Amino acid sequence: MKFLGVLTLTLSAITLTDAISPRQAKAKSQDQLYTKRSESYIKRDTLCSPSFPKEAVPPKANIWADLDTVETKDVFDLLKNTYPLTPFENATLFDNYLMWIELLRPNKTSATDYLDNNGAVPDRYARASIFFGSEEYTSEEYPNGYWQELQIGPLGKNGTNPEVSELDWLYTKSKVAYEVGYKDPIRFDAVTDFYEREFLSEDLLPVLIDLVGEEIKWFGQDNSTVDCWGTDPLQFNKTTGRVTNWATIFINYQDAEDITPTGLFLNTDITGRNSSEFFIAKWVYNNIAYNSTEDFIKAYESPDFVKLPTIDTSKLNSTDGFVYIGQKGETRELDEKLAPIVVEPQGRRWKVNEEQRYFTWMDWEFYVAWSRDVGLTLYDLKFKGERIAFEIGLQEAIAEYAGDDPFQAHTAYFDRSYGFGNEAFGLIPGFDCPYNAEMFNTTWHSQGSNNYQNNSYCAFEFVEDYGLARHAASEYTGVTKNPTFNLRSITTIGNYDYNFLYKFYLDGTFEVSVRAAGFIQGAYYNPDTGSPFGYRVNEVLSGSFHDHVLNFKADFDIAGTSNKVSTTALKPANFTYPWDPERVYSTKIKERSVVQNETYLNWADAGGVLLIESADQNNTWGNPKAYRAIYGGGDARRIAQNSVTIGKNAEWASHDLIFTKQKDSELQSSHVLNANDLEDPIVDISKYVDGENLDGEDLVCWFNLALHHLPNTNDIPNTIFSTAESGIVFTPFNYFDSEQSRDTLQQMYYEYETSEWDFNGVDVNPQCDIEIEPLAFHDVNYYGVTVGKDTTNIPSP
Ligand SMILES: *[C@@H]1O[C@H](CO)[C@@H](O)[C@H](O)[C@H]1NC(C)=O
Ligand SMILES: *[C@@H]1O[C@H](CO)[C@@H](O)[C@H](O)[C@H]1NC(C)=O
Ligand SMILES: *[C@@H]1O[C@H](CO)[C@@H](O)[C@H](O)[C@H]1NC(C)=O
Ligand SMILES: *[C@@H]1O[C@H](CO)[C@@H](O)[C@H](O)[C@H]1NC(C)=O
Ligand SMILES: *[C@@H]1O[C@H](CO)[C@@H](O)[C@H](O)[C@H]1NC(C)=O
Ligand SMILES: *[C@@H]1O[C@H](CO)[C@@H](O)[C@H](O)[C@H]1NC(C)=O
Ligand SMILES: *[C@@H]1O[C@H](CO)[C@@H](O)[C@H](O)[C@H]1NC(C)=O
Ligand SMILES: *[C@@H]1O[C@H](CO)[C@@H](O)[C@H](O)[C@H]1NC(C)=O
Ligand SMILES: *[C@@H]1O[C@H](CO)[C@@H](O)[C@H](O)[C@H]1NC(C)=O
Ligand SMILES: *[C@@H]1O[C@H](CO)[C@@H](O)[C@H](O)[C@H]1NC(C)=O
Ligand SMILES: *[C@@H]1O[C@H](CO)[C@@H](O)[C@H](O)[C@H]1NC(C)=O
Ligand SMILES: *[C@@H]1O[C@H](CO)[C@@H](O)[C@H](O)[C@H]1NC(C)=O
Ligand SMILES: [Cu+2]
Repeated sequence: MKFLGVLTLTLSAITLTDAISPRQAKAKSQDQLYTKRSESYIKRDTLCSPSFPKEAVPPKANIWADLDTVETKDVFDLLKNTYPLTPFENATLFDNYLMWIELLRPNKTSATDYLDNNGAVPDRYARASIFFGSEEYTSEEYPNGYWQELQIGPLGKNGTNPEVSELDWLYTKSKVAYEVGYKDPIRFDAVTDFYEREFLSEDLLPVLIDLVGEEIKWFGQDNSTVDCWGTDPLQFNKTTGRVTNWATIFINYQDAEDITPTGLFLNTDITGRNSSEFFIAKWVYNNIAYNSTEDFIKAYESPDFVKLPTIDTSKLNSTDGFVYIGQKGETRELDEKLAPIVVEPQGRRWKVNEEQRYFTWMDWEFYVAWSRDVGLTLYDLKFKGERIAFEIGLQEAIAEYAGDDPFQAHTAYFDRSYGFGNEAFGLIPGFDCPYNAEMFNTTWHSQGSNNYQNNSYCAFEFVEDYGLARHAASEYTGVTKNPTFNLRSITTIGNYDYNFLYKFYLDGTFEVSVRAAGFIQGAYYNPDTGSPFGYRVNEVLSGSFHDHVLNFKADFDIAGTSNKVSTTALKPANFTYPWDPERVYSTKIKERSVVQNETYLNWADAGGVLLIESADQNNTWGNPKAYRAIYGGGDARRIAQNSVTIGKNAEWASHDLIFTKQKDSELQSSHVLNANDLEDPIVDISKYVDGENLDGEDLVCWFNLALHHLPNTNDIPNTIFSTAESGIVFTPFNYFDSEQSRDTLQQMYYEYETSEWDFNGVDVNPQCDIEIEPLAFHDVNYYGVTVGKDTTNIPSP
């Protein structure tokens, strides 16, 4: 056994500049933050001089970037001149109003022609979505109007007038009836007005005061601490034409209503657009259904009515209450010190072109696009100059609940309808992303306005806590550090915060993950019937069991577009070898099979190794260049089957994965207008899976990340990111002839004999003071900025 030499590392002092945040300043003075660890501590008076790389030079324009202000205005004006539109802020359900304008991203055919063959820049087209509710647009088929998807373009071409046409080539249809359409704010408000009218009615109010609390009196007012809303999706009965919706009443202090239920449920009939005609069809309380408000009140007044326990609201508006998510309790030893932070002593090691949103890091490169519906999408992802994927991005997320009450039993959110870009509220520097992260702003158009948001996503280099490669040999030790490049965005949809991360490694591996935090949507805990559906996690609260399933599109191009999918089973086998013919050896073998046709697939059936391969390029050793997909989370699909809350709307969620042949007309797996249209969704991925040949084709992998979320007391007050996580890794598999991180300088090689440490010229022990850039808290805003109503002016922040 040889002994390794001991390296004495001198600690560098770290100096905070005087531009620290007020919060940090309050926590500790600068001097107190640092104490000498040993005599070797030296206070340097030279500052490290970090250098920042020049802007990246994108080889091509970002053809997926959303419409700019001029383009949006052109589309807006053209639509205003084509249709009788009412400005969104003044619109009613009996008007026509514009909801969304965004880029209709170019077909892959023209994109790759531009990227790879010096073809023309693809023409720019817009997609717009208008609700037509005015009388001339109603008909027998659409008695309450409809949502219309439109294509507008080409934009900005001299000598060509953009055309407005119905956008149907992308969808099963271009119109979506009001009944199954989008629950926009106008429709939402109509329902809230109706709740208010009913709850405050002379007969019902005293009952609700007794069952819910005094606070119900101020329902609908700004100071209300009671809230009511209906489940997603709406229930449309095609036979009767009725639209119904289960709703429940919540206590609401500190915006924690999701964990302060009352146990009172109502089924509303909200057919049509006239809220005066809405009515309450049923009440449910203590597992008993009442067929009308009258019946409910009569039962309440009868002597055998059983009143359920309610939440003690006395502490809910204080830091003592169980819903309070801020700091409380005894502090821990040494916890007053700032937890470790990430610094880049010699400056940033990645590049970006901000305008084109083109990123490069350590032989990786890609473009980023942003949209209201899905937030981040990566395009033209390349490693060492070779395209790995044309497109990778989120498509949809469902949250499907189970419970003993009608509210949970009817809840299945389609979060694309809320918008992953729309609701990506500002990331908090130093908390959501490390200190060295750079924040990126975004803009999008919705509801007749331009929106602007700071800190929508961040990019940062991080160094993982484990090395990427290592070996301690008898004559040397080599360790390679594991720096990664990361892109993060967090979307808060109501109670839930989804934390998306794309992580890139030195060897060509990358990872897509999602974590969840925030308030669970809890249920009222009924001791008699609640147990199968969730644990009791507070006085009257059940952590109702639910599935999150998130669908992503990954359009892989592995060494070109001629690809195939293979599964390699790792299976037990009995072998007799020629060198020992007498004996049968129980051993194991690998067995490859190629997926011939478009298909749904579950991880359990995919064998041990799922590969996306090149159909025509092998590595030097005769094996197809490939990427392997590794999912660590068990099943990646929903548990319930054929439920009325999902219908045909999320066929992607019933299996872990789908492979289809790439088609320009099969761009996405879901749509903002899918959410309530359960039986005939405008995007129906099951139509993509029609048995076409996959072998040797350009193929798309639609993969899911999933959390089967069984909340327990560790979800109170909030679910935590550390355990509510799901991720997938894509890693080179026979793609190269050897592992690709050997070229990095971020590794050491130590020879025992000579006691020589080789750090490849990298100063691993910088002797200088590090200046830490102050965290830009002033850039944080919650709602973003809604600006330029009916105009296209992006403001200064
Ligand atoms: C909305 O209506 C109000 C009141 O009639 C009017 O002052 C306002 O200009 C209208 N908004 C738009 C964008 O037309
Ligand atoms: C379109 O024509 C105008 C006026 O002739 C010119 O200024 C502009 O540069 C042209 N734009 C393009 C995209 O060719
Ligand atoms: C809410 O405001 C109303 C007046 O609008 C007032 O009468 C009531 O006391 C307030 N309720 C609470 C809980 O503050
Ligand atoms: C729709 O209504 C009809 C008539 O009341 C009823 O028979 C049917 O079960 C309802 N369908 C659904 C899905 O609830
Ligand atoms: C809404 O319904 C009420 C009650 O049926 C009716 O009086 C009113 O005229 C309707 N409003 C509209 C805009 O149709
Ligand atoms: C409610 O109506 C259903 C039939 O529609 C009936 O079976 C049930 O007994 C009624 N419930 C009450 C409490 O009246
Ligand atoms: C909750 O507490 C805050 C701060 O003490 C106070 O401003 C607010 O009015 C309270 N809200 C209610 C509904 O009591
Ligand atoms: C191999 O042989 C062993 C011992 O006879 C047996 O238990 C096992 O099932 C066999 N495995 C296969 C794959 O046939
Ligand atoms: C790649 O290798 C496989 C065997 O692994 C072989 O069948 C195939 O013909 C090779 N393809 C090319 C293009 O060389
Ligand atoms: C994109 O592809 C679809 C389907 O092939 C086609 O209908 C559409 O016209 C194409 N759009 C453009 C701008 O070429
Ligand atoms: C796969 O597609 C081929 C035609 O491309 C067809 O002959 C075959 O039946 C299909 N297989 C399956 C399992 O659908
Ligand atoms: C948003 O980011 C872009 C690109 O970095 C920059 O040009 C623009 O000034 C930023 N907008 C604001 C309002 O900060
Ligand atoms: Cu959850």
